[in-house]
Amino acid sequence: MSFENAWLQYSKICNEENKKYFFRVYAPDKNRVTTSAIQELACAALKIFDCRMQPAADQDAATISLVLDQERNLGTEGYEITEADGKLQITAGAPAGLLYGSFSCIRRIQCEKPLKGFQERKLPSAPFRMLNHWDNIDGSIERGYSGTSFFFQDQKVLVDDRTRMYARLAASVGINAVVINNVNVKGNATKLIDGTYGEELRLMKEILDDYGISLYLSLNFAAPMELGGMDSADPCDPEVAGWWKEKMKELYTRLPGFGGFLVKADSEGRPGPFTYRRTHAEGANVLADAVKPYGGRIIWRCFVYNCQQDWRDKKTDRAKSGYDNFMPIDGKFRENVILQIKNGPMDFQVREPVSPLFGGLKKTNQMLEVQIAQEYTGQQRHVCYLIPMFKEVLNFHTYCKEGADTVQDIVTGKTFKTTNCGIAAVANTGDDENWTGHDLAAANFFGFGRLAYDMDLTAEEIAREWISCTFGNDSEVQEKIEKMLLMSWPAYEKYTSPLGIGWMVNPNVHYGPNVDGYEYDRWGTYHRADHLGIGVDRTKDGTGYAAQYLEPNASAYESVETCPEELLLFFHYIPYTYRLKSGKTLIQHIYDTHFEGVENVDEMVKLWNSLEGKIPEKAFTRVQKRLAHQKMHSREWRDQINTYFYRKSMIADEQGRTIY
Ligand code: GCW
Repeated sequence: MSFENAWLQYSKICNEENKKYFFRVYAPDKNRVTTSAIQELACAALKIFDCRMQPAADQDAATISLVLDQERNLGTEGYEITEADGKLQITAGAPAGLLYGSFSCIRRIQCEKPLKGFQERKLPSAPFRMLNHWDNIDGSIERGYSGTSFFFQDQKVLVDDRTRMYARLAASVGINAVVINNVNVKGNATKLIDGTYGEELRLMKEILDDYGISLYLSLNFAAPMELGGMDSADPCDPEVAGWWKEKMKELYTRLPGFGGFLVKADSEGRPGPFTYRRTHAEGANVLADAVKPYGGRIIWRCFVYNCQQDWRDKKTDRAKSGYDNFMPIDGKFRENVILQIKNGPMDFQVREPVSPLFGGLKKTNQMLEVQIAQEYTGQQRHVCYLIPMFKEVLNFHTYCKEGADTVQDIVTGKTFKTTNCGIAAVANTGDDENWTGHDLAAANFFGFGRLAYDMDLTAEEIAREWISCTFGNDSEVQEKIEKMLLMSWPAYEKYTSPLGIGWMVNPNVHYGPNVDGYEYDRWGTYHRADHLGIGVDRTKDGTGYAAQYLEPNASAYESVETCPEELLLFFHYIPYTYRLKSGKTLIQHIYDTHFEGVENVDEMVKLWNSLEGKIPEKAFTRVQKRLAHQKMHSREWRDQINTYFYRKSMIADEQGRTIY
């Protein structure tokens, strides 16, 4: 097993039936993306079947044909696969579709499913399927848990074999855009938009272009000052606007076809339009106008909040800030601006409600941001398969439009009839041999892409595909790893945060239990536990956050009786003696779930250990070590949380288990 190939292992499979399609390929189109598709098919044929694929003179002579056909309504990224009489045909409206269709055929053989009779027609669910890398120009990665960056090192941009391998992996699951640098743009990273790194970026873009992936950068809103020597970055100052126009002209001359920018402004110390008393629409639009002549886009993040809160102030609520900041300017953004909204109103906790901006915003392009870097979900040392969480978010009903009101409807363009929408994930990769540190964390990278391209897939289907492509088709391996993946997010939630409370982590590193870590801090991430109960009152008597939702969600969250229990403490302050629907008291629920979560981890450890000999040794040991840590660490979580609440409530565990 070559770990850098991740799920593109292309391990030997003896299957004469499938092999017979991989002899002669016909592809009249000579576009670079089509060429990548042919190369990929040839590589798979050779590695899987020992078969050297040859070019065919025409379609009749071919066993597999890649054909462009505008009549089939497949858009620029859809494809159709048809098998007839021992021949495969992949049809698409544009080369990217041929590439995705080719990867689909390859996945099918990796999963040992028959190509005979195979018919598939797919159009991507989300128009934008992006990865956001938080890589710094010194090579470090903010919230990176898989080594250092493969895009940057010591103030340099890296372009090498790994860039191509990365592009193959990303494209194989349907990713079509990547932001390579951190949204916190500082130091030399500000210069990524001028000529300093022009040549390296040109080379990088060429490789990404080969795989139908657009290159994006994060930019520094204060660049007119830091690079241009101006004394202001006021978006409404004509000189500032002129500076941006000039910069973008230069950049697009160097990098024609460049995608655009991702911007974090007025957040956690980053500069932004607020400094000049301008709105975020004014801030985004000055950039949008500058990139418009070149077809560029501005992806503007809604992660804007005041991180200087006072605990005595029970009305100010960080959860409310995204909505408060962006709802008043709905409809004020240019057409080439997309607002990027984190899935929850806080920050990638193991459980949060869906951001009320989804459903709230009606006149602005939107994109969902999730995080596959497991910042708050075990940092790629714990197993935490996040696709089930993303499915829940996508299936959430906002009630903004009858019949087309889920987050999925919004980000796929169904609700507001647009193609300026999609889904982005904060990436979980680094220069570790296996890309993601934890071998099982690669399922999140794979899964995110697959889900973004095809939101009809279930989390189970995606897990099974990933296991087959990575570890093969042994049924025991399949079943056990699938089980581990699917139990992992619920288990993590059980032994960490109860019922939507979040944040009980060590500050800054965001790893390991620390119930009061943020409680006495200024970030506004309180749990408000005392000797009687716990939870944040976000009803109208409290912060008023629940009212940001459309009905019937607002009322459902407002009342303790109708609030979904998994979010109870997010919305309400609840006494420890309160009886949940299960009949258990809240305190007993806290104890029970924490014991259960640890038992789940023990089960995962057993499942993995029983696969010894069936998984390549290096991967087996690597995962085993991390699981041993997870086992120890889940106990630490259980014990700290249970003891904390025991001491606060002085109510003993009904089952008399050890609580320190
Ligand atoms: O979750 C927080 C992280 C920061 C991050 C920020 C953001 C890139 O702790 O590290 O900064 O979110 O999303 O901008």
